[in-house]
Amino acid sequence: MENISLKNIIEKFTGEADLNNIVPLKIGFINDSYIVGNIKPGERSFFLQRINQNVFKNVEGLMKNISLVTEKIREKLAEEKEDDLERKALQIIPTKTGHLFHYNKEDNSFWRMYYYINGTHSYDSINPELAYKAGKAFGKFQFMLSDISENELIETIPNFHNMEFRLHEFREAVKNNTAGRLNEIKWLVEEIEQRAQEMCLPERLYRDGKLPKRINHCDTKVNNLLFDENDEPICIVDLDTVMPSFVLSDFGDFMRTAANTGAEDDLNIENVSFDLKIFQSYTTAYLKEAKNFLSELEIELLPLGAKLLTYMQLCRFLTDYLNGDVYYKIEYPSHNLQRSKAQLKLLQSMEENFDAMKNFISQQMNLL
Ligand code: GN1
Ligand code: MG
Repeated sequence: MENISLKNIIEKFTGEADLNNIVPLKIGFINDSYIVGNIKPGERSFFLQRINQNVFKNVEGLMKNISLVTEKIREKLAEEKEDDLERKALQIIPTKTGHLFHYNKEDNSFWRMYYYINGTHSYDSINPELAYKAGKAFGKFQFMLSDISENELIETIPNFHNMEFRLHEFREAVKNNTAGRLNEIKWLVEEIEQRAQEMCLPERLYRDGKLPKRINHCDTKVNNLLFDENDEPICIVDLDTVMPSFVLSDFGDFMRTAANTGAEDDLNIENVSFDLKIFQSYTTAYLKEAKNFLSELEIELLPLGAKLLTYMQLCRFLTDYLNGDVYYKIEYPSHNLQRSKAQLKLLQSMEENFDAMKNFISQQMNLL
């Protein structure tokens, strides 16, 4: 049944797809994804996604963001005479009616298609050598987008990385206690509240005009960076959340995911800790790019970014747990709680390494 409707969807797009060759992919918590073969032998496959409109309310604005960003990246890479643009810049495939996405009336669903990027792989955890390459890749990504101004892109999820807003949502969840789970997690509420003031510093600096917003990816999980056959970074994917934010977002989310010795939802909390070596390798490469467009204050705040994004994720997972698991896909009933505990452990380990992170950054800046 699913395949029949999927075929109808695929036919709305311009690519000549092989309707008998559709493979569902298990990636991410938000959208549903499929690889669809190309009817022409040897030609690139297609990547079809159902966009989760409960999360992304303004699909049109979202697709315009992605179109602008992917075109900008293609243009910059072409200026630098880079080869292999087909794999280095994501390419949207429009519908036959010339739109960036397809709206399916029957079940009120939204769909988009890209070319699939062949011959790549990603990592859920990496070594210092790959972290160095990743730092360069993400620094370059932000640099390529640094001449897009804050108001050219919409916030595809309003207040997405706004810590004050996330805390407000969290406090509402605590107050409502919808799933009746508050009693067992009171200790975690305290862990969150005692750090709230520190973590809202970037929002205050923004209001004072001291900290800018720039175009960020806003989901720089380590596995959103694709590597090629030679283990060189080739493309950054999952652009739904590309939007204006503090530069702390992208630096921080990479640290949260790549510099964790355990998994985001590790069942054994003892596995989780902050890996300073990954931080050092990534930061060394990242600063070489970033010093060209970041202010001194932004650079100084990067270690706070690592803590902030981990803390924000802790808040978001726990909020969802309190609300009865309505946002993130879960695999077992206490999944969001386990995720929260693992994020707290990582945050505590980052706190232990905070001075070491700050010292490393000042040393590097003196060398550059
Ligand atoms: C979600 O779906 P995925 O894995 O790309 C979330 C991110 C979180 C992440 C936590 C739109 O990303 O913000 O950091 O889960 N994306 C959205 O793993 O909420
Ligand atoms: Mg994502």
